[in-house]
Amino acid sequence: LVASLEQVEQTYIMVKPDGVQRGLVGEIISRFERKGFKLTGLKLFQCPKELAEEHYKDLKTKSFYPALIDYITSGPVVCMVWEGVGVVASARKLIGSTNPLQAEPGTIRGDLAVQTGRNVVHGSDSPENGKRETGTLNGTLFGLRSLSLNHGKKK
Ligand code: FUP
Repeated sequence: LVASLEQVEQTYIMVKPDGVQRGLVGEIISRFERKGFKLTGLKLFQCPKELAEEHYKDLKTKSFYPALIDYITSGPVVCMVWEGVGVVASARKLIGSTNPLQAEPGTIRGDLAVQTGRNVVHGSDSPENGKRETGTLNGTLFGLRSLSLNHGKKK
């Protein structure tokens, strides 16, 4: 009865280029699997600059924004959709604080990272952003389908 009142959510989880390069993809997937969430989408993806800018558009005015865009486009990322009741907030807890030095031991960033600018993984911060960001995976984010899936050729 309680479960039926709770909303099944989707969150967009992305292993960032440093996580892929360091061979942490399996470790990160494993933590979400062991928690009990359901993996409903996954792809290895070289993020085009335009899509990175769209993904991080809320941070456009920040001083670290150019470095963030360079970082996220510096190599392949692993894009995933994870589904479950309360998955958005729970995934944020599993991931830990933005600054890995402040992230608790036991969290992904707390165990595996040191720098904010190399914090190995992204997770949506709200169910609304979960919906928006999973568009990165199915290729519908802001009409960038042709860019991301057809190598820039217009359909
Ligand atoms: P988070 O939701 O924990 O990924 O954090 P934010 O959305 O606030 O930040 C997104 C990304 O911007 C971080 F993962 C890393 C980068 N960032 C910096 O490089 N410096 C900062 O001071 C804050 C964020």
